[in-house]
Amino acid sequence: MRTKVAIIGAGPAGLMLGHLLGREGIDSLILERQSPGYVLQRIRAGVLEQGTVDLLRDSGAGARMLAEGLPHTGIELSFDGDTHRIDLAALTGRSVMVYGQTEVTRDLMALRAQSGAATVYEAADVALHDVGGAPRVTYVKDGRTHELACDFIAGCDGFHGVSRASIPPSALTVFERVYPFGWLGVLVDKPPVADELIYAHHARGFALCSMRSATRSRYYLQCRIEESVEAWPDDRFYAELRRRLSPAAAAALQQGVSIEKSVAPLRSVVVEPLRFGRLFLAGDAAHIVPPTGAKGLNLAMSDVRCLFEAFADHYRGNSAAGIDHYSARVLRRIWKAERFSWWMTTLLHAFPESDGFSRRIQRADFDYLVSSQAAQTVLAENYTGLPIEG
Ligand code: FAS
Ligand code: PHB
Repeated sequence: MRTKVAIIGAGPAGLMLGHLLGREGIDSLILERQSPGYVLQRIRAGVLEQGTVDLLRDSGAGARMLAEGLPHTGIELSFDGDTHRIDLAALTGRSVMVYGQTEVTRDLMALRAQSGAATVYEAADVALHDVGGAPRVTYVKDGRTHELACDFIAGCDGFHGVSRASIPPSALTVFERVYPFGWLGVLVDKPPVADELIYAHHARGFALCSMRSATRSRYYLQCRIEESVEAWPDDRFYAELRRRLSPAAAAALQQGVSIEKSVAPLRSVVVEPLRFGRLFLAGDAAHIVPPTGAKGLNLAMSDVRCLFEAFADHYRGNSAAGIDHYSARVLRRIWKAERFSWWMTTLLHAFPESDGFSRRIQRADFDYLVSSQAAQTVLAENYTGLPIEG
């Protein structure tokens, strides 16, 4: 078998890249180790920044998002019960869209199936070969080993994928920050606490009130890294959530039986460079952000938009400039998103080892934010998404 671009991973990055390539008439084949159902049952991101909304809409993948998504023009920050709304639209002219990653993935899966482009689910033992020369990918499907020759490989296989692991460690630099806490997340079919998201700092820990629709809510509590969901029956979760919210939000909280509950670790990771021969990394295969800034999914989308533009330039015969500059181009934006996600995480979480001075600095950061339109504009610019340069 042969294709132009072999895409490893059918998460949002791989599916969006395949979608963009297909619209350009560039052949691709996606190899995914899980089933479509398994990919869809993973509960992850909930907020799309403006650039992601534009990309989905302009590439013909945004119809259901525009019909069912919830446009949000602001978010609320809460600090030990004091609250302040950040008016994203008034400060930047941009907004965000609440539309779950599961739905984005579902829409992209449907489009790929309609296009007839090849996707191999439950592909086992995916292995990359000769990525510096004539790249090949082998995999096992239905007990048989298959070989795929290609021009390029796009590693869109997430943080634990095979693509980054196929690059000699000496050729990579990994930058990492592991946070001393995780997030305990709950999904529940009850109306959200408020019309917009609430990011709450409390001495007991961070809390986030988000949503998936007007009838389905998503809540998070900062928790110990080693926390187990079994230790958090619903009653305990809601009681703790109420303690961390402002009185008004706590009073509005509607308790319900959780339909999903999971613990996620928080870390910042960036890999450099993002190209090795004819292998290119994008999305979580290239970087991880703490979800506090709602950047993970959105960064994956901007990565693959740039990678698509690079491949399109190559196949149009125009130039190799896009391919040669891909890594440097996306890393500039990745590091800005890492900075913002780190800053939001540092502002809003209770750090177990922090001293009185650090806690006063957090409070001063919040007080300055509330008092300064300039500071709020910086937050709003980053939250709604920085422009893609070049
Ligand atoms: P993904 O990990 O989504 O997809 C990679 C795909 O590659 C997977 O389907 C995997 O099965 C496949 N794969 C892996 N190894 C393979 C192999 N060897 N062969 C073939 N296929 C292979 N981001 C936010 O913005 N907001 C959030 O609230 C948020 N919450 C998150 C919660 C959790 C628990 C996690 C893990 C992440 C969260 N994220 C969040 C980040 C998340 O949304 C990612 O940024 C997003 O999934 C990135 O998409 P991809 O790069 O496509 O990677
Ligand atoms: C979510 O709805 O899952 C969500 C929203 C915003 C974040 C993180 C997670 O910053």
